[in-house]
Amino acid sequence: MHTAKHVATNSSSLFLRRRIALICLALGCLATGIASVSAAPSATPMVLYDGALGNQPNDQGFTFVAPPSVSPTTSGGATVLNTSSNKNSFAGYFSKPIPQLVLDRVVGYTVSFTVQVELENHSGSDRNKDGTEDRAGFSLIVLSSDKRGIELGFWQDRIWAQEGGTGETLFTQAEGAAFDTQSGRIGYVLTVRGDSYALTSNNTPICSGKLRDYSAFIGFLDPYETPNLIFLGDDTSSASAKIQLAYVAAGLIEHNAPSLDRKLYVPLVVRGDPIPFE
Ligand SMILES: [Ca+2]
Ligand SMILES: [Ca+2]
Repeated sequence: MHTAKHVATNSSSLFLRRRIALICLALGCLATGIASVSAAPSATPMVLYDGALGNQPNDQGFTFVAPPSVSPTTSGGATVLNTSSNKNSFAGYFSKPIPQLVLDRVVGYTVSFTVQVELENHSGSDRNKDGTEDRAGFSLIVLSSDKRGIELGFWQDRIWAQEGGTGETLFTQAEGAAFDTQSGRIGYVLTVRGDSYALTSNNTPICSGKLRDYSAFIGFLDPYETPNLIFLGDDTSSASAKIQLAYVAAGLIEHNAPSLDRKLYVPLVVRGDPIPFE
């Protein structure tokens, strides 16, 4: 989470990390120890939130965290989360650390979700002064079982990836694409396999790239060392949004899904059934 997206330096201490971890534990948003739990992920996508049930994600597969208080509402088969009155507000949903939620990027997995970004404001969020804003009022964070993952920011007209690593480029805008997120509730599928991710909607590619390591981040509400995590919401004090969230599910990658990383996966695909490289 990025109150200020403070960039980690060598001054980071084990003590501070542990203190942050304890804060997150207190908020019920950390899945410590989940990596040691072995359970076969289901081949059928596991529904983590279905707005058609008439309640909110925290009534199903998520924990709601919102300091200071934000009160989502339920409307027409979705949860309306609105931080637009105060950019400083954080509010979002962390997947509960259940043993069945194993996001193994070696096997490959998908996270499907349906959301409408009605309002979004990220003005003044150019952290590295390169002329490109670096925050979004609605973000998706997906971290694999080894904590490699991707954070995507959603504007009304663009979806883009947060840069990982260290130094001043950590949590600055990386690859992305123009996309209308506000005209309705849109179904998205994030596919993760190997070192790569791809975001699609209705089988149309939106953006793709390498998975990132965000673990250098140190700050209040730091979920980036949590394995098997899905977060949806407003995780920054520098942007705000009003969104409708209708559905979230996670599952294994479909057997016939296209390879995201040919170098890594073609040899696996052709094992026992060699075909030439295209
Ligand atoms: Ca905010
Ligand atoms: Ca920037």
